[in-house]
Amino acid sequence: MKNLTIDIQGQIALVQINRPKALNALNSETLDELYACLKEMELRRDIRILILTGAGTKAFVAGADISEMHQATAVEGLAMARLADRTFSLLENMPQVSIAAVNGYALGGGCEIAMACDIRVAAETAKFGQPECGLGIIPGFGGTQRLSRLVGKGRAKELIFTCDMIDAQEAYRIGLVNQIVPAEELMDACYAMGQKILKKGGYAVSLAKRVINAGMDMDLASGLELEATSFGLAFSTHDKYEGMGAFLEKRPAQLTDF
Ligand code: CO8
Repeated sequence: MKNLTIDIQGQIALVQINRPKALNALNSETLDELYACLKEMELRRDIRILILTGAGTKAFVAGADISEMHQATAVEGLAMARLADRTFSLLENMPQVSIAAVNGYALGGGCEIAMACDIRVAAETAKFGQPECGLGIIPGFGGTQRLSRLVGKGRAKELIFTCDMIDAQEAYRIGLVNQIVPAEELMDACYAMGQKILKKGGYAVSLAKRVINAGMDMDLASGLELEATSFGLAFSTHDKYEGMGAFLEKRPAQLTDF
């Protein structure tokens, strides 16, 4: 792929957005490649963790590509937003756990793609923001929806209306990122989190992901019902018998379902 670098080690795939001269800005070509990459990956049972990062030390993703959007018509803008929505929704809902390794600027579409990941780990040097209103547009890759769900409506409105750029500490304080680490430890921290998750039941983790995601769009009673039926479903897996059996027999569990 022209704009993505993919490196698979064991059950962890590292996907790096690789357009460092444009601070890894997302153009249509990159979004197309990312969609194709994720579509193939979601069907693979040998990959359980996906780490997403940006090439270079300066930027994770500095947003959608402004040079491509500048002369785009409304119809083209809509098509680009739809392409991103399809790609980010796939990332959000695929069975693999996604970890954003935020290694620098995560602005506009960059903050939005990080928010579509399950977990965000930020380098101390990372910066976040939704600068769209300063460009005469609004967030179009999910920012108006995912940011408010993550940090609350009031904080999301402030960030989107003021276009303020916030540092990793502030992003952590408001719940936008899960963890902050020194820049040189970022990838190790993401792999360590991936390895920790790999020790748990793969099917159980992906089921929990599905229930958490679906529950966010439901009323509490419907979400609890979904949890109960999914909990019941987990009782039909090999991992449930193995996990509980291993506990009772005081031995390490061999969890294999995914
Ligand atoms: N798009 C295209 N090129 C970019 C982008 C971008 N988003 N960001 C940086 N670049 C390019 C610069 O143009 C520059 O290129 P060149 O060397 O050819 O002049 C190169 O990357 C380096 O950038 P800077 O010289 O500006 O680097 P600085 O260190 O001075 O500044 C910043 C770094 C602060 C990150 C600065 O580059 C910046 O503000 N970038 C734009 C950030 C931004 O506004 N992002 C939001 C874009 S809008 C968006 O994401 C909307 C998503 C929804 C779209 C809806 C569908 C249509």
